[in-house]
Amino acid sequence: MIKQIKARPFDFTFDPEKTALMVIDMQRDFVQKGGFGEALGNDVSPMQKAIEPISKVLECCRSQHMLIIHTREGHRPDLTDCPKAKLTRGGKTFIGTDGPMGRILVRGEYGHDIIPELYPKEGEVVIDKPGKDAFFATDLYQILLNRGIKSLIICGVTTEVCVQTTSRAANDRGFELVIPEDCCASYFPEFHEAALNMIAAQGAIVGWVSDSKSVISALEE
Ligand code: TIU
Repeated sequence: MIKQIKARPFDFTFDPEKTALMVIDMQRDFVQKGGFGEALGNDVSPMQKAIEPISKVLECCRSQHMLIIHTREGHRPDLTDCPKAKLTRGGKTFIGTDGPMGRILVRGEYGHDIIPELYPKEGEVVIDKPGKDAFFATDLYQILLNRGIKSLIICGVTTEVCVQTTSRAANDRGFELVIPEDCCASYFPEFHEAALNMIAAQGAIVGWVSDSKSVISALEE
């Protein structure tokens, strides 16, 4: 059944059977103290407020038996998949160094994993990605095609980095997407606002912006 979510710049029309929920990079490394986000000089407190709304959308999408995709940004332990430009960004090296949650942004480490509140359930897809764009060097596109997915509900962090980059990449591949604004967060509130405005501007040039309550009420209708 075709449904509509109240959104800007206008309502988002979608078929729940052809829609996936994407939860981007809700890893300790970005959300908790002692991870990559903090190593970059950020205050991680703005991340916390996205957890509960995401959890509600996630539970709703689970109850609707939708395809759920979680992503994690990170690198191989030998860092062979980490470009030098990323490794030495700003003249400093954080990725691969030891932190209180293990080696920063390295797969298999405690800090790299998804926070317990949003931990994937069996049968949900987890995409390990080396970049900001979840399609880059991953099998995400193939998975979405195989499952007949046309629309995406995109949550996660950070709004202007991995959420926005992945949204643009999804849009260019022909997916329609909606971002519940309370289900993402940035270390910079002004970037959060600006990124969402950029997405919805120009008649939804990248996608639609809504909120968790509107997404849930449309799905439960
Ligand atoms: N630094 C920052 O805002 N974000 C990232 O590095 N990755 C993600 O957004 N996941």
